[in-house]
Amino acid sequence: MHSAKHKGVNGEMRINQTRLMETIETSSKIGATTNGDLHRLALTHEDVEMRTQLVHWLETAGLDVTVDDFGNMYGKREGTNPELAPVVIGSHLDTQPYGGKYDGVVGVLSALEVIRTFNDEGVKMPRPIVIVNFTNEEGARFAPPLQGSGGALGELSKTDIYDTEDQEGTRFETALVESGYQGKESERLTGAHAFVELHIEQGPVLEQKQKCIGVVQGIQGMAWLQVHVKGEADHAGSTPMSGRKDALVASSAMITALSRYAESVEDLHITVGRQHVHPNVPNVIPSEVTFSVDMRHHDDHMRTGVIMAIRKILSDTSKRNGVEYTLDTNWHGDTVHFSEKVKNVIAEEASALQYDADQLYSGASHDAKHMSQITDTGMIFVPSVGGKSHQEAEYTSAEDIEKGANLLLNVTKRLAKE
Ligand code: HGY
Ligand code: MN
Ligand code: MN
Ligand code: MN
Repeated sequence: MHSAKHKGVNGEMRINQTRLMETIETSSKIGATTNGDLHRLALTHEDVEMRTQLVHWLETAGLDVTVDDFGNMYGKREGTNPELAPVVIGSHLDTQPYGGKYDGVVGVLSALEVIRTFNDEGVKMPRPIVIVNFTNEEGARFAPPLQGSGGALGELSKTDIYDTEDQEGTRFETALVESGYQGKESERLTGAHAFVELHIEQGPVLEQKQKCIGVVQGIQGMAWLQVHVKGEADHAGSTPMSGRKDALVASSAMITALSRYAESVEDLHITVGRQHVHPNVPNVIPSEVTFSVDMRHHDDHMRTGVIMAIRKILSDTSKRNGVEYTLDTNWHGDTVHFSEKVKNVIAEEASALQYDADQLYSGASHDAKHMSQITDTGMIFVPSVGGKSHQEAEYTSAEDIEKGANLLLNVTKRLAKE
């Protein structure tokens, strides 16, 4: 295995890009689909295969591996001062359906590369360092998103989380037990000196500004709503068009109106990604439709107003179409602003490495949102080519990943010596 020490121009410690990219490539094969993307939903057998591979890598790197009662995985490297609070680095390894190879993966495997580099150098830090892989960050199979970090860090109640079901009706707790990764509550992270998450930007800003590093200022708030539309089933062939109570025609009008509204409000994002039609057959007028609404905006007060505006749109459209509707807020998270201290360390270490950095807020949500409730937290972004993410075209160059990992190395080293 690689033992060559990689050095900066003045002999400073650097990560081993070849080793890191080979590790990422190995992860890309786990849950790979025929058209080159990843299908590794939380707690599926692909996720379990990835977790087992991660345990092997962590143990080979000499880390002590533990798992908590939400399946969050931790790899701990002791410090010379074991009673000091750890520096935590990591992200998530679950993906969206047909997702990209880098979302979450870059954060976990660059954290592993940081430890491997410390091992190559034979250096011990005063503080322990913990690598984390959070369960179900994506919220693709089980809601809510950021489920593992939300549960373990006390934001969400265990009952609410354990009782969520996937589209096939499998409960989260059942999948967790069957995965073999239901650990102990006592293994949850109770505190940290700092948390740093390296992640792809998943948007176009860094590429447009030609910057290789993002010093993330925080994460915009978001809400997951659910709309249920109730009309009346009837025969497709014998029911006149006028007077139908067609739940699908009504919800289609609602979805279009919501999108038009979002276009008219600056920085507002509304996405309808999931829809269920009942009875979902060609010759019955749909009687019921349920659809998801992912709504995001950085202003917390604004989001409250947006929900009222959404309700008005649904009410007007339902009246015009002779249907009823309900609107539920299933999950919401306020905007978080990251720690000045960690942001400054990231910015200073980026300039020391002469990496061109920019400041930005994150449009996507991350486990760092929940970690910022318990410790000084920051994020490092690396550019997404074309701003693409949550699909197979998601791509970040090896050079940019190397820079992100080198920055994570230096930030971790500095925080672990505090
Ligand atoms: O939805 C999100 O922002 C994250 O990528 N799960
Ligand atoms: Mn992610
Ligand atoms: Mn994602
Ligand atoms: Mn995330």
